[in-house]
Amino acid sequence: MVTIDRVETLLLDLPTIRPHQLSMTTMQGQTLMIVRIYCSDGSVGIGEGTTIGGLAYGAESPEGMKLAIDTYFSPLLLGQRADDVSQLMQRLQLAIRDNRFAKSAVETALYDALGHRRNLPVSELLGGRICDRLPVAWTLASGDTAKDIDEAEAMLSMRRHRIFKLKIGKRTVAEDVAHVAAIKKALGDRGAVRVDINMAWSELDARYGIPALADVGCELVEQPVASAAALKRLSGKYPIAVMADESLVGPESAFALAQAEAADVFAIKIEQSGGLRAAQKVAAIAEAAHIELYGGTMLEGSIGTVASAHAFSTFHALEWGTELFGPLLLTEDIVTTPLIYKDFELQVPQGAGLGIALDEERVQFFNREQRKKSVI
Ligand code: MUC
Ligand code: MG
Repeated sequence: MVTIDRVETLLLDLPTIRPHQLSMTTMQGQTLMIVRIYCSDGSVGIGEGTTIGGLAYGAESPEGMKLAIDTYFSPLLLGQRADDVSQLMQRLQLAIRDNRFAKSAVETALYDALGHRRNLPVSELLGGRICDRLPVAWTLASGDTAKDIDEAEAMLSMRRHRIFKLKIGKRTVAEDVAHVAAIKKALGDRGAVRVDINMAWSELDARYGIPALADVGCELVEQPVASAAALKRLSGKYPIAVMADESLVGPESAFALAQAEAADVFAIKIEQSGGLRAAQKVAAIAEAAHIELYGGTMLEGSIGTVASAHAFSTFHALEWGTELFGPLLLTEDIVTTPLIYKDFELQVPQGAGLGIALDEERVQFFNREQRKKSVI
């Protein structure tokens, strides 16, 4: 019987290629909470919990995830049978009410270790992949229209991205619409343009803003308002898709949104859903309700991104592609072989487990604890 011997958590601080401006914060870097689960047969699984701007996005921060796993998750895992991933997740679920991001990190590590033991990719443990490559959008969020246009042009010429998500909601609605219009005009049919407002608009802002965005060629608006009831009132009203992100926090919320007909598209994130299997459940609810799918990101590094890719590859459809570009926003990677982005798509690795390995030297270099020691 293979048991769980040790659970280790680390905080890695990585720089971003440029400041990333969202309606609620501007990120200057990214902190990855990495969990490693060591098993009695020598197998090890890795997982990642990440969020955006500390506590700016939601209740879980990387530091909070580390504390929750060290203090509360670990005792529930140590000595348990490592192969029983569903039972382990059930055990966590019964004892720990929320902490969806931390659960996602731990579930990822459990599946990665199991994949190594069985010599199977995580996607196969999740029921089997439907595709090997996923379309990947890029987020334009430099805070400057001309810079965003240059960045989009560079992405098009590298054949890395042709779907662009613009982060708006920080400026006035009129300024934001002008920004979106300028970018769409510059790109024309070469690039799809969508926006994410991260809940910054009031319902009235949205009633002006959404039709204006539709007029300038924007094809989708993500979480314009915070309230699900307002989201429902805005969906289906204008010739533009409305996508739920922050409102979607796992299967129950997915069911409620579907029942209320509050969104045309779901942005599914493994962390926000509460893990890989929970994300699959959200996708199943969307399928039953004829809601279209988009594979979202919490701007994870390579581990969280590839875990998301394994889960998304099992979805019945991804009509709006994915935004699994997180590692590309970071100046450094912590894996031995970087993920492959080619011809506007991300390749889902074929190897055992997640199909990636950590570069230990880099992990230690960016490890917050090691950095503190070197300063002392
Ligand atoms: C979000 O709100 O969707 C995804 C891409 C990006 O730039 O930020 C995220 C989070
Ligand atoms: Mg979003």
